Amino acid sequence: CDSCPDLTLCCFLEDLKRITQIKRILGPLEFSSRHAVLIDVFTFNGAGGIVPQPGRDKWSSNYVKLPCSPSSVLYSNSTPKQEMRWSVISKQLKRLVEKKTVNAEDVEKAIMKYNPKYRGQWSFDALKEFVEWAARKKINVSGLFQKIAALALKLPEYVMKDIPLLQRGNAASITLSQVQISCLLANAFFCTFPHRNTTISKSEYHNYPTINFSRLFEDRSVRKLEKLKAIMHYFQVVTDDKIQLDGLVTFERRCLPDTDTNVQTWKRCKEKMNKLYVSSYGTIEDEGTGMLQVDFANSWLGGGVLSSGLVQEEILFLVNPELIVSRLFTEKLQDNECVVVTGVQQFSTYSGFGDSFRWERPYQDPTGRDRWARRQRQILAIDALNFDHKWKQYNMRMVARELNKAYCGFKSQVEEPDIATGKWGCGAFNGDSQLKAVIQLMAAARARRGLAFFTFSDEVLEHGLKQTYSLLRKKGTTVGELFELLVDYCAIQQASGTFNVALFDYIRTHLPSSDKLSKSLL
Ligand code: AR6
Repeated sequence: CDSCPDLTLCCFLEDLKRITQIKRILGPLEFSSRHAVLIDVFTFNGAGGIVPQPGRDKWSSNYVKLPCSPSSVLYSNSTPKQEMRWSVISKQLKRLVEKKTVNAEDVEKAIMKYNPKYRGQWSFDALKEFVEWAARKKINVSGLFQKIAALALKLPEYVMKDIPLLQRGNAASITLSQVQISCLLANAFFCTFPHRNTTISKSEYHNYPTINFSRLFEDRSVRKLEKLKAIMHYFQVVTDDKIQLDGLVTFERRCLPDTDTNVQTWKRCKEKMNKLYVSSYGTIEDEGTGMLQVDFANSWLGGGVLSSGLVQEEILFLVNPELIVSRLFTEKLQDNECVVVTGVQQFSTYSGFGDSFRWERPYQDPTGRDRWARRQRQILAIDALNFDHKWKQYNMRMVARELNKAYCGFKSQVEEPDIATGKWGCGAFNGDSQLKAVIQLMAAARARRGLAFFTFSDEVLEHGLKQTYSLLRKKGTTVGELFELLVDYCAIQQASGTFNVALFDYIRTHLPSSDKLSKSLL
């Protein structure tokens, strides 16, 4: 009750549903016009294992342009004739495989042979620093470079079927094997993907994240070294003959229809607050394991993972490097879109955050698999708005955008686990953590799913959220009522000019008292 504010109606972590508790039985793996499967489903469903699906190369704007495509040609200034891109690449990579030892300079030379336009522009200083570190640790990097080159060379064998692009406005999925992902990432390491080195406007892939690793290799820094430790560890595992990668991963782009994003739908929403667990202890990926884990994403998935960014999303991509392949085919997310990834494997553990991030050690992932051989790990990428000025968020157009973005990710058609989240949009993107917490509560309530909220050591937020949530529950506040309250709150914030009215205080003092309150106290 109001006079005993410490009484919390929050649930325990054990009360929330994990993926392993889902009763829904997954049907056999099937492809459709909205679901591209890059492995042979008949062999897979018949327990024959994972083999690549044969197919034809499609060199078109709706598909990933692969470096091994017969249509991919290379123009060079030194020779007047054009050459097949893959023949130049494979010549270079085979040379590395056959060499006695391979150092960072050899890798650089090979890469620059088929990226001649960038000679003098790309630097490999960070890669060189990694090699120096590895030499001190007695790691055989030369052998590792050779194995990655050998893996990249397998592309025509491993990926035969065309990979559709997950384009904006199109809800669609791609399922591929961990081996296929490793091969695509080996190609990204050797910067083989055509048309992907520039993101200037009007370039073919300007609306896609970068995928070639060139920027990861440039500029020595502690950040780059730690990132490379994580990525190179991944390659060490996936190229190890003794380890069998036998799973699949699904990348699904979801889009919310206009009928769902309409403000009136929020105003009319009668759902009440669903289950909430809040803690300043724990992380989304550890304590929230088995729930739908929120990736505090960039609209270009992965954000700065291949350059210098190193906050929640980049760290997530570094310890689960299979996520990086999403950058190959996922167009920039629009306001009503999100991506759900099912099945990635965690390869590393880490400590720290930002500049203090450190790659710690290999991780043996114990996560079980579903019927499609996917790890029972679901990651939801939703990109919050990036507020250059904090005051801009106290505006119902922005609030509605964030509500819809969160709802797009939280909405489920079938039985799905509860959601593990936290201060989404409140670090690099400058959001107000109280406002964002309430927005996520509302989206989860509308989606009828429980939330585990990890405040990442923020005890003030933990306490305030517990109190506010308990009050909302006691008063039986609906999503629609809360929406109206936010309309008034934004108006007050704008009118104040100082934007320092705390939302939790505002809710406490302005929540209409209802007779439901007295009923709940009886
Ligand atoms: N579990 C729970 N909370 C966490 C965790 C974790 N593992 N890691 C961080 N936090 P931020 P944003 C808390 O800044 O503001 C990337 O570059 C921590 O308090 O990563 O949405 C993306 O690519 C942190 O301050 O998310 C985007 O470009 C807060 O969550 C951009 O950052 C917010 O984390 C997104 O920025």
